[in-house]
Amino acid sequence: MEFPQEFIEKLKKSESILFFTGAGISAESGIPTFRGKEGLWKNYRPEELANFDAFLENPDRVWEWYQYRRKIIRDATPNPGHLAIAAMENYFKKVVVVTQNIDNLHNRAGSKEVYELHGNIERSYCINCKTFYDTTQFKSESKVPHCPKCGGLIRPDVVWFGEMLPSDVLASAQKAAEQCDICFVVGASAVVYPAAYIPITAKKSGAYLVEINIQPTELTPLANLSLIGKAGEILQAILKQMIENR
Ligand code: BJW
Repeated sequence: MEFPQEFIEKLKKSESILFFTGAGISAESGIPTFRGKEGLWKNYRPEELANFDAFLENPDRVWEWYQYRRKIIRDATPNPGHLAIAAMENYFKKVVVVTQNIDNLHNRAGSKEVYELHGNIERSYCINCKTFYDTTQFKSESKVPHCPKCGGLIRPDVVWFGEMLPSDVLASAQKAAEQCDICFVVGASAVVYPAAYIPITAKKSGAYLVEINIQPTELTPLANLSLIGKAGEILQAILKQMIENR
């Protein structure tokens, strides 16, 4: 894969890079993305399930959706895209991953500084007493579990529409965006806020913005470089470029 000379020079000179990732990076691990046909589950769109009202209205249905996704995620493994990002730590002073994904695959690939903006599917908590649980203890529950302490409903520790993102995680992600030299936006539709402000902040703060996606997005006009194709293939090619640059 050939890259523009300007990008190759940027790679050589940069010390601090940020990867902002979305569901598209995990698509090559077999995890469905949200938008488009494959995001549908039993004819529900994610927007109809990923909110607190939907959970209160039918907790078993929302719990079942998450159990279905947990199974896919547990069977999945990090793909060449996640692995290339982790390997970039050998070539740059600072590599930060800001992910919207809840699938834990960046951590499993070995990335060290990962900010999960929308939570993690393997954590749960009681909506009543706020006790946290490792979700593996509810592995075989097909209906929503109740808190062993107070009987409240247990929900996944993820961020649904209308909910605040964890403020410490968001603050760290924003700081990394302000300080990075290159910001890569990988497999993200960039339509969900405030997460989508991260690459915008990076660009406004002077970073070189590179988008990697199988199709253009709302962010493409802002990008210095748009690389159209599969995340795993393009990230591996960038890693190869880094090895050659050495
Ligand atoms: C490939 C590929 C391959 C495929 N290689 N690429 C400002 C403006 C407008 C609206 C808002 C705003 N600020 C807030 C809002 C409201 C709302 C929002 O953003 N709405 C818009 C959708 C209209 N935001 C919120 O509600 C947020 N909270 C909030 O703002 O709190 C403040 C507040 C509180 C109370 C009152 C008022 C304000 C919370 C948002 C939470 C989002 N949660 C979800 C679910 C998480 C848990 C779970 O997983 O179940 O997060 S929704 C879902 O979307 C999930 C994702 O992280 C997120 C983003 O999706 P993502 O990752 O981009 O996936 P896709 O499917 O959209 O795209 C995949 C991409 O990959 C595509 O582009 C493909 O082409 C590409 N691709 N294969 C490379 N192989």
